[in-house]
Amino acid sequence: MIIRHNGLILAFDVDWDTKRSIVFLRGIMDLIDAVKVGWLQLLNIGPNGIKELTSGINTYFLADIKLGDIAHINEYVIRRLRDLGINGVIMHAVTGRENLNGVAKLSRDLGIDIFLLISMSSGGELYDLNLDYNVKLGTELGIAGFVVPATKPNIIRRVRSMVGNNYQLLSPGVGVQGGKPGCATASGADFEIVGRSIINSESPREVTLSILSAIKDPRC
Ligand code: O7M
Repeated sequence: MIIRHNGLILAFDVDWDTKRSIVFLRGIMDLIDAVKVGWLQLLNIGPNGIKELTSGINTYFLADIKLGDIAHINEYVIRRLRDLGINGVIMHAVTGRENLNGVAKLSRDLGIDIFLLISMSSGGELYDLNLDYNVKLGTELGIAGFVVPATKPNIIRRVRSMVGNNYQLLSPGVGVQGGKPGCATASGADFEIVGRSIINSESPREVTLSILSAIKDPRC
């Protein structure tokens, strides 16, 4: 479970080296509840670099590789990510129950949270056609929560109404993709996930603070 102080997760989509990454993160760590890393880190600083980040910064690290393979590969990846200091992992729902059952149990045993992707901030029409099925699947698997798009507030509301308060809803698509800051949490998400609006800004701390004010006092 991600502890909610501010309601904001940084999508840390950068190809920077670990030194630059750590300096940047230290500048805004008090404002964000988790750091989402993924392919950009894997392909640039690699697993050892990710381990340096997770050792150097004291926060919740979410790995977003949108994992979606057969069971034994999924399970291998989860174990490796755990060794790198990762706390939560985003997985595709689309691979279905047989590929997710074992990994959900393994993750609980290892203390890793699984967040299931069940709708996408752009496209994702096959997901949206099967929304209720995938939400039900996630609740039966015993995962930590779901990824729901800030660009589709009706889906956030629908998923929240289905799962109650027992699951965390993480919402990407805020800022560059069109979601207005504060409106995904106002629709029922626990966290907004923001990347480029913060990372590419000249003053990331100020932008982050303005997103936090919108989360506290949404105008949607
Ligand atoms: O704020 P952005 O647009 O720069 O970044 C959005 C991040 O959220 C980026 O890291 C995407 O990989 C991720 N994301 C989406 O943008 N849309 C989705 O439907 C799902 C995700 C995702 O899984 O994030 C958890």
